[in-house]
Amino acid sequence: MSSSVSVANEGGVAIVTIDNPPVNALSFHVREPLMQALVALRDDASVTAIVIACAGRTFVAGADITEFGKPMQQPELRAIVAVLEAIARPTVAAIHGTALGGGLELALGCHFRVADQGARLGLPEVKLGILPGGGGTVRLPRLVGAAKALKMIVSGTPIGADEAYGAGLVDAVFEGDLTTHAVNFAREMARKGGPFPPVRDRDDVLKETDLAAFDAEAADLARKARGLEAPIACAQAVRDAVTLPFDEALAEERALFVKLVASDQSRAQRHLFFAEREAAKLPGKDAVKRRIARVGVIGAGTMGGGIAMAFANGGFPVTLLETSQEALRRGLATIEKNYTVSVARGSLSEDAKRQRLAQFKGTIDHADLADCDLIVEAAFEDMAVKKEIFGKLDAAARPGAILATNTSYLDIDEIAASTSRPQDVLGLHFFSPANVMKLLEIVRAEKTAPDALATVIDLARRIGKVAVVVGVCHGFVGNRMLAARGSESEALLLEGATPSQIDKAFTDFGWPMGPFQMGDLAGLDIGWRNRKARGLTAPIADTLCQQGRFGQKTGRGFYLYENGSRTPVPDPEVEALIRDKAAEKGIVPRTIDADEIIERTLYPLVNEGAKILEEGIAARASDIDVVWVNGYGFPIGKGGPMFWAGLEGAARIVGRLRYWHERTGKDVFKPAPLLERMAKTDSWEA
Ligand code: T1G
Repeated sequence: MSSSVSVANEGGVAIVTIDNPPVNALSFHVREPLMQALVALRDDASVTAIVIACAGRTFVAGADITEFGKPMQQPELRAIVAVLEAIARPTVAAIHGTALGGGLELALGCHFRVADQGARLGLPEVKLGILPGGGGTVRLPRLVGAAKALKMIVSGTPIGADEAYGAGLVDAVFEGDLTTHAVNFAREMARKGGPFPPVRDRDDVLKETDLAAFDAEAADLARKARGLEAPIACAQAVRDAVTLPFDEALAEERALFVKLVASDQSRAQRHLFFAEREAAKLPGKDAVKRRIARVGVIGAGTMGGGIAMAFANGGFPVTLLETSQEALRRGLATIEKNYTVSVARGSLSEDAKRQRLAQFKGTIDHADLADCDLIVEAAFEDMAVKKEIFGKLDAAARPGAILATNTSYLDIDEIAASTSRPQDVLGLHFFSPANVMKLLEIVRAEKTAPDALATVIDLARRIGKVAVVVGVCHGFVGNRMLAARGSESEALLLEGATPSQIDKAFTDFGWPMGPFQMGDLAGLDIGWRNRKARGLTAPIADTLCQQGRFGQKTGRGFYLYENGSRTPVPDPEVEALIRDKAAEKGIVPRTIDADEIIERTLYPLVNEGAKILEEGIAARASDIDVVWVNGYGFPIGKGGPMFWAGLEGAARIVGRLRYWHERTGKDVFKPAPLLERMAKTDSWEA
């Protein structure tokens, strides 16, 4: 056949093997020979059954995403599935690794699916801003029911082999040599004889659909979509599968697919798919990695405890160090409580909780860190404290151990210089809660050794983090840009906007919440301490903090939180405080619309990103997008600030920045040269 598709025959059972590393994507050079193979087998009466299998580490992980946005080359997946489905002899998909998107749709074209114990099956297209386009929305509900299909397709989250078997998606689960099992299974089916109804003809499960319950669930999912089109389209397509004849529903799926694949949202989400993978690619990333078997964490507070859990969840034994037994006891108790909450929520088994807790060893003695291969310091954000700790680490840690700090803005070169081994020092900036948030800013200090960097990039993947390597500057990439985004917040309030008005501009843009609600959630005292440490002021926020209004944790901040609720209620006292401050400065409030709010917050954000690129603090514009989407809730449908700048129009952004720069004289609005070039070239590549 071809290098990517081969056919073997085992006693009358044909085995079609797809081999397109690394993930057997259904690229054109796979689809064409696959179609030829299936047509030939369809017309070969000597073949009693057909098995479709894949070489390498996984079954087909979907259509080839790199082909999206380009003219579609025939044959399409739908045509291949139509040929497959028309074959009267038993066809069996042998699924190992992942059967995702078009891969699962190909398998749904078979009469039977058998899976390896470790296999995962799903339709994750919604994560690319599209919906299954190869019949998945019409065939999956016919096997697992409309309610389950809705969940699987709108979430895009794959399920395991056992769950798939229980749901009727796979017909058998095997351990060991899957292809042999699949051939035997196919032979047995052939021996038993047909008919073998194709999935398209199996309506029984659909007839049981409770459409009212389905619509209620779909409406709830739509509410959570926050402006994303794909989840809504996915729900509509599954509903069509229930209410329309097969071919009509298939045509509706196609129409939705064609519309979404051309959308800015899908382009943004595909950009992020590749950006996350690019972020981990760095010159020297193939350096020999250091062995990491045990991890030490200094500080069992909110950040330290979360970091320790992230490593324990990744399977690493953790030594947790605190300054006193009492602080240690408190830290370990919080960790146990967090696991107990996960068990109660059903996201963790009691057994797994026990296993993870067994990973922890508490100590107050630095000597107990001597057997750690990586030590992460998560202590108080104060340079003198950091230097003292790294001095002790320098003495206690074994040679070759990696010494990391979780500081979110302090100078890591200065911290490294306080040790005799700056080549082993780097930043691992986790985001709170560290056991949940995916982003990890890996801060490369001036003297950080390439193998230390390569080691932690690989480690990030092993603990399920999305890593982005950044350089040393105040606030690194994320917090530095956050400061630029927030630099006008107080001015906007003084000039007439309210906290809820500004927050609404952000949620309408697609953020989970706006800056004032986020401030109240994180605690206004954190920013206050940081400003004081740097001799900076924010008259309104400082006054709120002086009044003990730290946000949710004190029941009032920029908003009121009545009776411990998390629902922000506008507070007339705060609005009166803002008006007083404005009057003190002789500022006459005026009407400020959402466009102006976005211009004065997100345009400086993009501008700061451009400066960061110019300085080489970030290697790629797409790295900045990965930071903002995974660490700061930037809407995925907009692809991150740097990608969004392309959608918004860099020329418009430069024009409006100039306007505000002339009006306010503030540096944050002075267009960065790289942004001005982007406005001409439409590319961030310098
Ligand atoms: N197309 C093209 N390249 C792909 C790809 C794909 N579908 N999946 C992975 N790659 C590349 C990836 O960029 C990386 O490249 C390398 O493979 C290894 O990937 C009609 C329209 C399968 C779970 O959304 O979720 O089918 O960086 O680093 O961590 O309805 O890849 O080495 O150059 O991620 O082991 C639906 C996407 C497509 C699944 C493996 N399918 N892939 O994870 O490896 S739309 C998906 C994944 C579709 C149909 C529709 C993961 C993985 P490079 P990796 P991994």
